[in-house]
Amino acid sequence: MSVLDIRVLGDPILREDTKPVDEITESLRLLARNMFETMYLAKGIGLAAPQVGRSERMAVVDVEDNPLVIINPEVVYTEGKAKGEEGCLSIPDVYGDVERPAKVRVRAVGLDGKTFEIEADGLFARCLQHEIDHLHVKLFIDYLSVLRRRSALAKWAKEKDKYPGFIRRLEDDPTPNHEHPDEEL
Ligand code: K1U
Ligand code: ZN
Repeated sequence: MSVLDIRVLGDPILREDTKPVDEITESLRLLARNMFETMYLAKGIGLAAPQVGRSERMAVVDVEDNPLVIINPEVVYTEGKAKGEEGCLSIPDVYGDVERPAKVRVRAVGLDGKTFEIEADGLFARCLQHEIDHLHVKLFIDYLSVLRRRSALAKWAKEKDKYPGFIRRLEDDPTPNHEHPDEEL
């Protein structure tokens, strides 16, 4: 298995739509394994293919020790609204409160090629939506108000030089602890 480089805000791939997966190949399985390894090392709870420079419509999530691969995922039902703090492995050290549906039902294909549906609430629902957004060019900062987005981008402007070429190499990561910030956006 390998740890992959994470692409950070400014890399065009984060703003390019993904391609639906039409065949589960050994190379897709290897990508999923490498994405899990990368996500765990970065102390994340999710990771989408564009974040590692890939265009496959696939993401991995693990909330409370439930690893899940979602291929071609779609939100098929939502209920309620909930506000919660989000971060992004592609925008290190920037956080913000995002309002999203509180509960979701997601339909996806697994690595076994079978379609499944899963219901989620709480952090799991938030993470699934955050990852599905990544697969369709959307980032959590896009949901912030003009003022909070400006503040998030100002914070990022101070951080981004740590990532030459918009690449976050976990081996020499400047944010090893991923502590939550002392200031809220
Ligand atoms: O896709 C990503 O960038 C991963 C991202 C997912 C996510 C975090 C918080 C809310 C929704 C989605 C992260 O894992 S960032 C790491 C992080 O902030 C976090 C880690 C554990 C619990 C809560 C947040
Ligand atoms: Zn993210």
